[in-house]
Amino acid sequence: MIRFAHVADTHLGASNFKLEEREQDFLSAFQQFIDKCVEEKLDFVVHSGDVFDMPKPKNRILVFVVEQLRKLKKEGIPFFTIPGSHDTGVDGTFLTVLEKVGLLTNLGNPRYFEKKDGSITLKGEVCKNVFLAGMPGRRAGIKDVYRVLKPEFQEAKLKVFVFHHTVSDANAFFPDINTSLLPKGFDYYAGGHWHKRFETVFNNAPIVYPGSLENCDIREMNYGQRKGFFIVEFDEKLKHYLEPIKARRVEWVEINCNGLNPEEVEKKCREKMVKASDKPLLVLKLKGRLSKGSRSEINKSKLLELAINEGYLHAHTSTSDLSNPATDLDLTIRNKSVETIEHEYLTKKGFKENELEIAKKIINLLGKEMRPSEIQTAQKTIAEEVEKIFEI
Ligand SMILES: [Mn+2]
Repeated sequence: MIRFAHVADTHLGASNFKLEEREQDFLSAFQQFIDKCVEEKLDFVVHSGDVFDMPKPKNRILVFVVEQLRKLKKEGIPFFTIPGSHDTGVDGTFLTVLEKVGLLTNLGNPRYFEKKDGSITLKGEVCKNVFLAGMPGRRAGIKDVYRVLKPEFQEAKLKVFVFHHTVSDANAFFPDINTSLLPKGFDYYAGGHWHKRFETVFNNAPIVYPGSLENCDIREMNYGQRKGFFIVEFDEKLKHYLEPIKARRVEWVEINCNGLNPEEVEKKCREKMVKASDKPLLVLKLKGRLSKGSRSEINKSKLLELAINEGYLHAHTSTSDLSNPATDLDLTIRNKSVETIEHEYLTKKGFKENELEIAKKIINLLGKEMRPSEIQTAQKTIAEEVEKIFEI
């Protein structure tokens, strides 16, 4: 029987709320994963990208990952991966270093790709009767790459495709590629990049996204999914099941604040806090419209202090869905574009016309998700604009 692990988006080095404990949580999740693979004596491991949270991880993170990967190496469990969007910077990826010292195989290495006659031959490796091939998590022009991708299959019982892109079946609004663009002929599609656990079927084969191994941000905390990775088994038939790991518990509490004043909101928040022994994270999601006062009067640091006293690791109070009491402004704002509202707001704050121009450009750029290389271009653009406007 063939048995292997499929994990993704471990984001080593990530943290939330600038807490050391949260950085540790990501490491602990990864360690649990590695230990389970050793305990289960799996044949190999597949990681679908975003091993690290950043292309240049801190030394303490690198020491940790080397220690963990050495445990697998010692037990003869190979580690296959591809660089995810977070693993790669202008200077490449640290995964290359780990590959050079023999701790993993990077299936996204250029040696596995051969361009000829307008198509790209995709090569892979055979490990314990499984053919493995992969696509690194680059985004620019990725559809065109998938369109001309021709896997060069090798004789094996099972064929696994490792990739780091969101398919349209997982997210219809912002997919990297349409599901139908995946190369056909594989038995298991090991997905990464989409942090919410998701499964579907393509050409009679499962597409599986294990999701992130710890919650990278507040949105993920709201998914409320059990964290873990997949164990894939093949013995005549293919089977896969979730192997849970213990991640930091999150209490997600939505509070209807309709008709309350800031003081009453704080009281309601306090009532939701229960003595906790496992140091969970508390997210207080405030909704509705206040009767008087302003949402900025809600004392978030006081709530945090109270939560810590109750045994929580941290409390995050979100007021983005909470409205201030209705005013005439609400009525006039309704028919205006976001740009007009921003313009009026900044003018009221006393910004001059040329400063407004820069502010608008920055607001526009901040709304975009960018790769490190794109950030550099954006910084240059802003610097040039500043020079132009102020004639420096
Ligand atoms: Mn990720």
